[in-house]
Parts: sequence; C-alpha cells; structure tokens
Amino acid sequence: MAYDHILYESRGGVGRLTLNRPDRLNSFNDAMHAEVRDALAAARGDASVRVLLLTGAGRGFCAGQDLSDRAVAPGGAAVDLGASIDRNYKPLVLALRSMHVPTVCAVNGVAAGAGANLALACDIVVATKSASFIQAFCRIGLVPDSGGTYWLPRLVGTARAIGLAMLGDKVTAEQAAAWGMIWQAVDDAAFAEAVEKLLAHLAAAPTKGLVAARRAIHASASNALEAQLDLERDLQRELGYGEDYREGVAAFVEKRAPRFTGK
Ligand code: T3D
Repeated sequence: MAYDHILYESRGGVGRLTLNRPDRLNSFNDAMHAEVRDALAAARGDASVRVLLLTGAGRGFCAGQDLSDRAVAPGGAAVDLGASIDRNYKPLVLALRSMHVPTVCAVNGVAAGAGANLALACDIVVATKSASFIQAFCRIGLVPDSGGTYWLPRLVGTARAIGLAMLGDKVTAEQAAAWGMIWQAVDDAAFAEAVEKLLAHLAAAPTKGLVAARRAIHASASNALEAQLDLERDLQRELGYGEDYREGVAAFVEKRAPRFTGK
C-alpha cells in the first residue's frame, strides 16, 4: 500500500517504518496514525519480518502530536485529548510493546513529546549523537503521555523522571545513553551502518526467544520473585519445544553458525 505520511517496506527480514512528514518534524496527525497502524498490521502479517525498525525522515525523529492539526486557542472550544489518546497513542504504544518481533527505534534527530516516548516503547533505542529527547508536554500544560510516566521512572529513576517532566529540558543522546534511557548513542557518520548491523543481527537471531525475554523483563516490574521464576520456567518450557532452541544447540555442538527461523 502507498502511504502519504509514512514509508513502509519489508526488506532483508526487516519491516522498515519511517515517519515521513519532515516539514513538521514527523509529528503525528490522525492520518499518519492510521497509516502507522496499517503498516504495523502488515508487519505482523508478514512471516518474513523478523525485526521492526521505526525511524524518521529528515532532520527529526518525531515531534509528537501535530499541534497545528486542530484549532486550539485561549477561550476557544475545548478539545478532548483523552479521546485522541484512546484512539491513537494508547493503541500505538501497546502495539509496539507487543510486537511479535524485536523492535528497534533509530532516533535520527529530535524526539519530542509523544515522539520521545514512542521511541522508548521500542526494545532497542539507538540514537545519533546529534539527536535529543524532550518531554515537551510541560511546555503546553500537559502530562508526559504515550507511556512517558511509565518508562521514565523505570529507566532513569524518579528524580530524573520528575525533573524531565516538569522542566522539559533537552536530553542529548549521549546523556540519554549515560542515564540508561536508551541503548546507545552513535556518531552521526557511523549511525546508518550501525543501525543496519544491528538490524541484520536481530533478523538472524532466535527472535521468538528475544520477544519472550522482553515479556519476562517487563513482567518483572510487577511480579514478586516467585511469580517471575514461574514465568521464566513457563517461557523456557515453551522455547525448549521450539525449533530455534534445537537449531542453536545443534549448531553449537557441530561448531557452525546457527540458522534461526524465529520458530
Ligand atoms: O492528541 C493530543 O494532542 C494528545 C497527545 C499529545 C502528545 C504530544 O506529543 S503533546 C507534545 C507535542 N509536541 C511538542 O510540544 C513539541 C513541539 N515542537 C517543538 O518544541 C520543537 O519543534 C522541537 C523542540 C521539537 C524542535 O525544535 P527546532 O527548533 O529544532 O525546530 P522547529 O523550528 O521548532 O520546528 C521545525 C518545523 O516543524 C516548524 O515549522 P516551520 O516553522 O518550519 O513551518 C515547526 O512549527 C514544526 N513543528 C515542530 N514540532 C511540531 C511542528 N508542527 C506541528 N506540531 C509539532 N509538534
């Protein structure tokens, strides 16, 4: 399907979704949300997709909600932002968090508002050193959404989460990596190659096991130790019946590279 606000292609085992409204720093309007939903569904239905890439076109990654998309003025009619979250942002975060394959966010430039937090919804976040993360919500009287109040305290701790939410300071990619907010900050000149290398690695990996690891790690936030040990047992049992486990062990014993299929 041809899209107007995003690019999507499946190539080399990678579903590649690029937010593509560069003149608006790839901020979201309803049409772009609909296209992203469609592309994620296409990725889910495509057995050749072993990893999902989310990135942005142009100099920014995503500036969150398109603030020019609706009429908001002092004294004007009220807008139901809760409806916008229910319709668009909440389903998007949940879709990213439950993708059947690992998700990589390549943050190619500024990530602000919901754009910052959608990046954090992905499994592995790699950013160019010139990129930055801004919880811009406080500048317009809003609360960090798209999971911001969920990810930030878990990733960077309560003090930094509240500082970011209340002050809206720009966090550079290097700072974000140093704080544990993202996986890695990469020199701009090496960024494209580093992202491709990461994607190739994941596309050839035992992805069913990786997704199970994501599930267990996220469950640990609310599980007691015994429940977590039970979850690990259940996942291990399921994976032990899988093809990738047999292939991984056989490859080790035969001293050859494994050929994983994600099954
Ligand atoms: O539905 C709901 O509303 C609820 C959900 C809300 C979720 C949210 O995301 S709320 C937060 C919305 N986002 C923001 O508040 C961020 C707004 N943008 C900025 O603060 C700055 O643009 C940046 C810090 C991200 C980048 O600054 P800079 O100086 O690098 O670029 P710029 O010049 O501000 O922006 C470049 C262009 O993109 C500019 O257009 P122009 O002047 O060249 O025609 C600017 O207006 C446009 N742009 C940037 N962000 C947005 C945007 N246009 C519409 N909406 C945006 N969010």
